[in-house]
Amino acid sequence: MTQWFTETFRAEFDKQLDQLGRINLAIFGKTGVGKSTLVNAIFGEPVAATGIGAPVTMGSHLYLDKRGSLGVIDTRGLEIGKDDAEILKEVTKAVKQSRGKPISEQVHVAWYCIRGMDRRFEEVEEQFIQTLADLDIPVLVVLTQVPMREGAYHPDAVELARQIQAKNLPIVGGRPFMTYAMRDQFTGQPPHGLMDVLQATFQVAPEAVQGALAAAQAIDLGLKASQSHKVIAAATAAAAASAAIPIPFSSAAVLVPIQLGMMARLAQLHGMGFERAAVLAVASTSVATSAGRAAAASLLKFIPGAGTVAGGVINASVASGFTLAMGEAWLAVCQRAVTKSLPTVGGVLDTAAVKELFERELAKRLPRIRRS
Ligand SMILES: Nc1nc2c(ncn2[C@@H]2O[C@H](COP(=O)(O)OP(=O)(O)OP(=O)(O)O)[C@@H](O)[C@H]2O)c(=O)[nH]1
Ligand SMILES: [Mg+2]
Repeated sequence: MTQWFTETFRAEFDKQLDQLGRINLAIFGKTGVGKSTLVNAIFGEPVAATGIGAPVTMGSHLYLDKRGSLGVIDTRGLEIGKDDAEILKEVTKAVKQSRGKPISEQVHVAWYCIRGMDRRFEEVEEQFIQTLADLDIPVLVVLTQVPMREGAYHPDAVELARQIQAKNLPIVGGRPFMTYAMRDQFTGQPPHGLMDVLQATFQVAPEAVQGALAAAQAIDLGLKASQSHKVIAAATAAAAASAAIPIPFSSAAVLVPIQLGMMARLAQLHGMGFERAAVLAVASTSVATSAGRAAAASLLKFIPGAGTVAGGVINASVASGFTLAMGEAWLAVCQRAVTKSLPTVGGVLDTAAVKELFERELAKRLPRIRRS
């Protein structure tokens, strides 16, 4: 990979990652109810190699686990339902302290988990939820491990949910979410309810960290796509603005940071790190095979047929049309990456086939530009 590409893409990638930020989710509930199982089901198992490291202490029993654009806050060494007063004191202090900090350092949403078959909702749990709500943290009550048969939840869980709902607590949706996070190997009970929890969380999360949530979660590709389309639309508008005064094709370099920034953000929304994104960007566009910065003044040069732009001048509509097409084509590559369905030969990425995929998607949106 040539140095100019690595440097430019790295800079844009880091900038986008910074803007993507982090959603911080506080997870409470008695030990063994299935908090970790739920988190792993929605966000994917933490991979040791990409793990950011040891949890950060937020209080003597409050920990923040950073997993890329997700932060999970939970308690250790204290028991919910027993040490609630102490936990709440720490949570209150941590939330108040984080108020003055950047949005990515704040606590955004809380999940209060109760085992669906527990049959009991205690007074202390109610106080716990109330205190979180008083701190202006949206609280979802999640019933975990709720068995389901022929479309109906287990009656005991339904009864527990009814009791909780009757208390008119300040909780998201006014009622608990019924979930089952992981298939039971013995009974065959499949997971359910995860998408509802994710979507409700997305709805109540501050807009500034919704992208981080879309990036972190692993179950809703539609959410990744809708966030990607926002990014593509913004880049398309920026490209149009930068070419409001038509620019010669040879100096279309102004579009490079816009287009690379867009590609970086889409890669992040699909859970890709820099190395992977760079390899795929190079495979898709051949952008880095060129020798020097001067030759690579524009990504468009690497788009087959782009050189035939009428009169060699890029105006607002050409700039936005190309950026939109690149965004959509790159999104297709990212989607294949996240679903692990990129073309390979002998287990190794088939770069020629990736390029073909990218160009095929590109050609759909640029009917007048002929493929090479
Ligand atoms: N099959 C199945 N097992 C579950 C589910 N949720 C939890 N479990 C099991 O219940 C046990 C406890 O789950 P955890 O996710 O570790 O519970 P936790 O709330 O994180 O517990 P602590 O970290 O100790 O507070 C594990 O053996 C899980 O495999 C589920 O949805 N389906
Ligand atoms: Mg756990």
